[in-house]
Amino acid sequence: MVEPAIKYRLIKEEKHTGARLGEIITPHGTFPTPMFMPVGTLATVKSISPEELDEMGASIILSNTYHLWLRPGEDLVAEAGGLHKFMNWDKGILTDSGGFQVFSLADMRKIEEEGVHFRNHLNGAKMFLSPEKAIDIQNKLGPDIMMSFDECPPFNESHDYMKRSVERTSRWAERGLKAHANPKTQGLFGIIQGGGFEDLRKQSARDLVSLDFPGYSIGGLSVGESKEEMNRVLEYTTPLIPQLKPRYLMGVGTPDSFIDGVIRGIDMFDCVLPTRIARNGTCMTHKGRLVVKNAQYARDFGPIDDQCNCYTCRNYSRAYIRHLFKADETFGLRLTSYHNLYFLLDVMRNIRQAIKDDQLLEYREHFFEEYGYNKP
Ligand code: PRF
Ligand code: ZN
Repeated sequence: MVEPAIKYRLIKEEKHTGARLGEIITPHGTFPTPMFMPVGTLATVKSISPEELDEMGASIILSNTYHLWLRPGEDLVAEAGGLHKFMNWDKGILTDSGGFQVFSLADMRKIEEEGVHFRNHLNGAKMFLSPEKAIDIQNKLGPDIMMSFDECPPFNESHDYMKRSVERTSRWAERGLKAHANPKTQGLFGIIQGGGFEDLRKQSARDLVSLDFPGYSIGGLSVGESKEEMNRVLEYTTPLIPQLKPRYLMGVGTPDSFIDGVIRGIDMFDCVLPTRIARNGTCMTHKGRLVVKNAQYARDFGPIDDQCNCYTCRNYSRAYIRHLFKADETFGLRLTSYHNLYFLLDVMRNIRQAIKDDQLLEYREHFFEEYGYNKP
């Protein structure tokens, strides 16, 4: 029995909700959960240095198998000494398996039992990704946490299709586990699918839990369904995951969905949203989204968010950042990217404090009231 590379320690459960305070133990450090992981698709969180990520309190970042496979290639990253060394980041790294990216970015997909044929989005070349290949690439990249190769069908697929897909995703997870070469240094998570069908989520969770992964992801959400629908799926899915394993809700990154996910037992989140919207001048604030490029901020010399203590908000005004965007100066998008990441990491710090104090529902009430709406 090898000691698993990734462990979870449960510190406490909140009194009034399903929220948990814990720690995830990785070969690159022990980090508090619930956590938000900034996205660095191509081995860089766009425009933000590793020193800045560290300073804002990021502990694990997410990178992508699909993109790094296409360029610069997993062999080059391995030659550099692995992802951590290549990008100069010595805290946690998690990679997604490429499954989701093949489904959302590539053209002309053909799904077979063996794997997925597609044309890549860069030059249209024909490629093939299988569960074994996705694991082999991740073994070479060397992240602390790897993802199984899964299919993420649209939320509105039929029960019949979804059932066949879930069963295939379970077989793919088992094949990936067999192909995993470094279980002592890299943890592989299983991904629960099943759309909005409770019986299929149960089946998916049962299959994957029987394979005893060191952590479980919930996939197939935040793909166009309503908030209520996502909450409903989380309510019946998180209890299917063993209590002493981390639970990762993939691709979800708005502050309101952090709070509602944590209440339902989620420990980990990632999303490109904060950095993507930052690059076109949209900021997340305690009072909702703010489009700093708008004319109304031309002479506004206050910070992006007067409750934020980040480098951007301590030093620069809305008027200055608006000017940078108008003049196409890249420092502007660095400042908004920094703020948005800090803001979400800070919401997570507040969530952890609220769990400690058994005050998560009060925190939710207060946050939603300021943020602009208050649906359950
Ligand atoms: N599967 C994988 N990655 C993902 C998802 C998924 O279902 C999602 C769904 N929101 C985001 N990223 N492998
Ligand atoms: Zn700020």
